[in-house]
Amino acid sequence: RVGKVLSAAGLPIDGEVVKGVYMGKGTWGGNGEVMESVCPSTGEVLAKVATATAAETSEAVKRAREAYKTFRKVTGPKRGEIIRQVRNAIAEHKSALGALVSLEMGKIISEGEGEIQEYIDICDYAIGLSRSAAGRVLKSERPGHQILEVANPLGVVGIITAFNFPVAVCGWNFALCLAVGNATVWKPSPTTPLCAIAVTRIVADVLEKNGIDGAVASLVCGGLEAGEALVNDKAVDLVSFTGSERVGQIIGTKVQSRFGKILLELGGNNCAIVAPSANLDLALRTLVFAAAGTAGQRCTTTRRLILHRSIADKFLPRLVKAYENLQTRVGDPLKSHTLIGPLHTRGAKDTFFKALEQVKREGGEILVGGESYAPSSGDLKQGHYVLPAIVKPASPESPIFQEETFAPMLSVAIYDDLDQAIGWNNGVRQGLSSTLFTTDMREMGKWISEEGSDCGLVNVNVATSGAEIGAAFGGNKSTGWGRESGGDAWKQYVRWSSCTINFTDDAPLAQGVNFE
Ligand code: UN1
Repeated sequence: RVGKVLSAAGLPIDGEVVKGVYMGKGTWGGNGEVMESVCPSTGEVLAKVATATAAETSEAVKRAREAYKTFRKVTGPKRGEIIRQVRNAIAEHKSALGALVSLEMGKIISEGEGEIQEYIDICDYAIGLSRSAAGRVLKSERPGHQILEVANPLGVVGIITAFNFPVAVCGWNFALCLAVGNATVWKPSPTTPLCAIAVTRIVADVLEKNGIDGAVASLVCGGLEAGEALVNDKAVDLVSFTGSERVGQIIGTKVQSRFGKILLELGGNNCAIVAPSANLDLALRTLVFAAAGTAGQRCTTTRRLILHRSIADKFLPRLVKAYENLQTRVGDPLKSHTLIGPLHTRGAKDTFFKALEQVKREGGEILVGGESYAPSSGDLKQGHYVLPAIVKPASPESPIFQEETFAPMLSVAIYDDLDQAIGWNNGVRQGLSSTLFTTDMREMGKWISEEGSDCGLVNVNVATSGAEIGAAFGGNKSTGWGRESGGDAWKQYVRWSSCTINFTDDAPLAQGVNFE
């Protein structure tokens, strides 16, 4: 099975060490530590991967910078044409790459393919952007003058991605970078190198065929050594990081201390509120996916559920029942019947159990799930399977309610008044995603207003997770304030110049200053 998935994704299957470093034609290599990619569903080693040393990472940045100097002169529409070819090549391999994501990350096959679709979608967006990334022309107070806002590429963008979206999140950054003329150096999560290698092989092939230096899409698989070299390199103009708040704070501070640009997409402690007027059937269906889907490993996963007292007794037992039904759908993510795959690592499983312990220690209770799941199939015995849990912390003030547990644990609280629920939604460090289930227009209006949710994603009757690429994606507060994919996110990948141009032979000064 493993061989089939790997070879369909264009990866070697004969036990040879897969090269995880690329910086242009003929450079596939990696002199760093050899790492193993381990399947979260079975515990088997999928492949050994050659990773980047610090020196190789610096070399990749240098080559990306050289490649950028030529690539920035390629016209926007021509760059768009290259993105179109990347898009088509990725689309051709959609099911193969989707299966690879499922195998290496552990999400179910439909979500694996959905992630590749997200890469395709952002390419479509970036193709349009390659012709429409626009500055402005402004009126000057000086006669015969014009003011232009001009967007030029930054140079080299470092993209550091997490295990949970091992393809799409790089795509968000990479497609926009290509559209506006940057080169990129991608450091994927140390636990999902194969997804990154498979995608980079496809992208590199398109670039090389078009006579573009492949260093525009460099890859440095690896761990701390490669990551630190990338973050500290002054030649990396922007570091885009997706991961934990803890690591984001370290990276953010390091990049800031050398006056680099930073784009952070960190933790979420996402909340769903169910109001008295909500369509409860819709809320139920939506929440099961949002809270338990991807085994709770999206940054947008619903982690807190705030139910109005008037519907709580009706709604909660139905949700618990739905979670009980889910228990028959835990297992091999590559099987179409499965809805809940494994957690990505043993560490994640430990975190899950520790969080459940904390709920109990703080006086809360576990309503459903929370056990380890032992699959009947022998192959899956070493997988990190758990039964998704719903818990009721002692109070919304309990410390556990404040923390993001990156596993399928949903914490419930009961509210009486919408302002109180909004207060709990906003009363945590993180500010990524939020949703309100209601059919009351007044509640909707408040929710999206200055008195409402303080998150970057503020939904109504829609899951906290599963955002489309059209709008900007990202969160506020300790989530890091970064914005990626659609909306105005592309504006972060360019340097803006305000250009005042004098078309006359006079030299008037602004603000009426006289210097004659
Ligand atoms: C992430 O978990 O890092 O909105 C990204 C979503 C996906 C992206 C999640 N489109 O759930």
